[in-house]
Amino acid sequence: MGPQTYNTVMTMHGIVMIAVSVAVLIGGLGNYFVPLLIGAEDMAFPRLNALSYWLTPPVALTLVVASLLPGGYTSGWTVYPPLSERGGIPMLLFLLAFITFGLSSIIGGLNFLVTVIRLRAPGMTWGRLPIFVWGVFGASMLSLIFTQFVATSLIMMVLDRVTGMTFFGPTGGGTALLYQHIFWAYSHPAVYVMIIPAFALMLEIVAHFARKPLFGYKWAVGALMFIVGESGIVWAHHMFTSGMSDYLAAPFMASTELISIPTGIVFLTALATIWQGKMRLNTPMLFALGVVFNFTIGGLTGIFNADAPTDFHLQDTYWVVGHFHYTLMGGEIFALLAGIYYWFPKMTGRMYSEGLGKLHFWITFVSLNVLFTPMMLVGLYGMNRRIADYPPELAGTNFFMSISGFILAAGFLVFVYNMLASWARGPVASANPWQLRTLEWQTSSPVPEHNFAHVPQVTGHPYDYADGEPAHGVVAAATAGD
Ligand code: CU1
Repeated sequence: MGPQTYNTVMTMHGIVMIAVSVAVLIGGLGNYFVPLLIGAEDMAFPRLNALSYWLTPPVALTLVVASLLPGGYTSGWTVYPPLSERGGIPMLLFLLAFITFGLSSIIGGLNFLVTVIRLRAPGMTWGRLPIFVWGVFGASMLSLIFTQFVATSLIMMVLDRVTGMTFFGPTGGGTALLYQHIFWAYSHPAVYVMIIPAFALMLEIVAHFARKPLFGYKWAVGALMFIVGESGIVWAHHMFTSGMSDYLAAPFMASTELISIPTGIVFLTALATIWQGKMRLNTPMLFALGVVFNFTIGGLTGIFNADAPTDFHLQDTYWVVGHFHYTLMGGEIFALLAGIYYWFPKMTGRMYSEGLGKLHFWITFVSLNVLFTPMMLVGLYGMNRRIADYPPELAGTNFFMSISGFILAAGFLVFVYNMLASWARGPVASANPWQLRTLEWQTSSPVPEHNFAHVPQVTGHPYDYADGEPAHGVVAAATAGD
C-alpha cells in the first residue's frame, strides 16, 4: 500500500469509526428499545426518524465512492486545514458527506429528547427510567447541541474552498487553529455520544444479570449528566501541542481530569451492583463485564493524554491509538455486542447459541487486549500514528499486532454466523427468556408493531428484584400475542 492509499484507507477507517460509533448504539439499539423501555408505541416523530435514518445511506455511499476517485483523501478524518483545503474533489465530497451525517445526528438527538420527555407511560417517572434511557437521553442532548459545531466548521471549510473565503487560510487573514477549536468543540462531546449510552447499557445489563437493584441509581444518573455538562468544556485537550495560547493548557487539563470523577462513579456503581449478587454469566453479562475491564484500562491511560506535560511526549503516537481503541472498541463496541446478545431474543423471537456467544467473547476479549496493549508500548517508543511508516526496530511488535488484529476480526465471523444462523433457525424464545422486570420483556417476542397491546401502567423501579413482583409495569390484559 503506497502512502497515498494509506492516507485514504486511514481516513476511511477514522470516519467509518466515527459514523458507526456515533450512530450505532443510540441510533440502532436506542431507537428500538427506548420507546419499549418507557412504554411508548414508537419514537415521537416517526417521519423525522425515517429522515434521520435515510440520510445515512447516501453518506456511506458518497464516502466509499469518493475514496476511490483519483487523489483520494489526504487529511485524515479530522479534516484539518490546510491539508483538507488543498485536497481535490474527493475531499470536498468527504466534507459534504460529513455535514449530512451531522444533520442526521442532530435530528436524531431532537427526536430522542422529545420521545423521553413526552411519551413516557403513566407511572414512568424520571426516577423510574431504566438507566439505558438516561444514557440515550444524555447522549441526545450532546448530539443536538454539539453536532452544530462540527457542521459549522465543515461549512466554513466548504465556503473557503468553493467561494474563496478565508476562515482558515492564513494568506487571507484566517487561522487554521480556529478550525481545530470549533471542530473539537463537537468532536470531544462526540466520544460521549458514543460512550454514555454504552456506560448506561453496561449498567443496565449488570443490574439485570446480577438480579440486584442498580447500586446508587441516582448517583449513576447524576454521573452521566455531569459527564454531559462537563464534556463541552474540555475540547482543547486535543490541542496541547498545536501551538494554541499557553494559558489555555491548565484549565483544559483540569476540566478534562475532572471527568474521571463521574466516570469513576459509573464504574463503582457497576462493581457495587455485582458485589454479592447472584451473577448469571451469559454472553451479554460477559461483554458487560468486559466493558468494565477494558474501559478501566482505556480510562486510566487517558489521564496521561489529558496531562499537558505527558501529552507533549504522547501526542500523535500509538499510545493515543491504543488508549482510544480501549475506550471505543473495548468500551462502546463491547457494550453494543452485550446489547445485541441481550436483546437478540426480543428482536428476533429466537435464542442465539450461548456456546458460540461465549467463544466470540473470549476470542474478542483476549485478542483485543493483546492488540491494543502493545500499541501503547510502541507509542511510548515514539511510533507515530496516521503515518504509513514506522521505525524498523518496531517491525516485530507491529507484526504481532497485525496477527492479533486478524484474530480479532476472525472472532466477528463467529458472531455474524451465530446471529444469522440463530435468527434463521435458533430455538424459539419466550417473551421474557431472562425473567426480567423492564417493560420490553412484558410484550411478545419479536415485538409487535405498536410495541404493547395496551398502554402499560408503571408501578415500581426497574431493578427491584427483591420485591417479589415480576415486572415494574403492568400491561393490561390480553398482553400481545404470547
Ligand atoms: Cu477529547
